[in-house]
Amino acid sequence: MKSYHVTTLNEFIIERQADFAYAKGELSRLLYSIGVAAKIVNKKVNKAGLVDILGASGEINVQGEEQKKLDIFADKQFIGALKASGECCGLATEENDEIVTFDTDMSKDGKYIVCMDPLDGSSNIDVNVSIGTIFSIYRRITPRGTKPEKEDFLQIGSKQIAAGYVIYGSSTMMVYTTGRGVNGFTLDPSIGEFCLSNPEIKTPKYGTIYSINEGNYVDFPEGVKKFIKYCQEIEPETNRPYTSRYIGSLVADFHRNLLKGGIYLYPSTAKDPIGKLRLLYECNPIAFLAEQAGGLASDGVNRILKMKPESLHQRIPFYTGSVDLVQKVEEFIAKN
Ligand code: AHM
Ligand code: MG
Repeated sequence: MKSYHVTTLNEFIIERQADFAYAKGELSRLLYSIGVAAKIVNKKVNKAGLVDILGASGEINVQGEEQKKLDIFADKQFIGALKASGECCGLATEENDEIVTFDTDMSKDGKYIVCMDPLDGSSNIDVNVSIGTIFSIYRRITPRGTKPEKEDFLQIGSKQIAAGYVIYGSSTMMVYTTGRGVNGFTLDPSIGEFCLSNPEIKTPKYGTIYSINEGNYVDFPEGVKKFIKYCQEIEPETNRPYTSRYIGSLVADFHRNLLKGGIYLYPSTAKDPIGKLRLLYECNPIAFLAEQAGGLASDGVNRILKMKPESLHQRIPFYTGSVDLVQKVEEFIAKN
């Protein structure tokens, strides 16, 4: 007989809690809080055309980018939820120049810090195109009971305890890893729960999609230009030419390639000579997910998860996806 039982995100988190005996449920509570905040943000995203939330807020964030109203709403929601969880002692987010620390006794006693891009793909907010939230969780280095320090946030990516994203797309999904594979949950709006829809996600080793903002072509490093030409060449044995797909929301582009097989590239450009994407709250969490799904993530030369961050909003070139394609772009970069 067909089973109609669905596994909710919360059931799944609790089932897996046994794997983290040291965490005594704290990590579960943290992930649960992120899930609740994501549902609130999702509600706002769905109503974006109906309420006075579209458009720019008039503020400029620390990186000189215009903040959208939804950016700020999402930032506040996640900060509020993590503060209330009591398990997180501080956050670094795209919208805040410095780390945000919580000073209640319970929060100061929290074991974890979180790095987050509360609303990724800002340029797509006003035009009804998929956007996302990206998060990365570390155990703090400084002693519990004190305020967290910058060093807690500047840990290498391989120290992540958990990472994931929420995609606000044609349906809303949360995809996360705690270092034991990648699992995806789709929000069922009728019951208000994230339900396990994509267990044990594995990305294809050989992909056929490449995702890059080709408008910046003239500024790309020589190796990347040659890689793009390689993708466009005709060679039936390797399924070339490949397909080009670019949404302009890292979460959405990565999610598609994760499921179908492909590569996402954001190289250095004239405008962003050290790359555009941020190591702490964009590249590291996505790299952790990519590797856990059997893929790779690189800055063109080095493994992302082995890079020692120097600052909170550090940018780097980013290449992630199917093993075959990431290795191929690295080869072209090394040769040119
Ligand atoms: P954001 O965090 O300000 O939205 O910027 C990051 C986004 C990524 O989601 C996306 O892949 C990239 O920037 C798109 O940049 P571009 O418009 O230069 O192609
Ligand atoms: Mg972003």
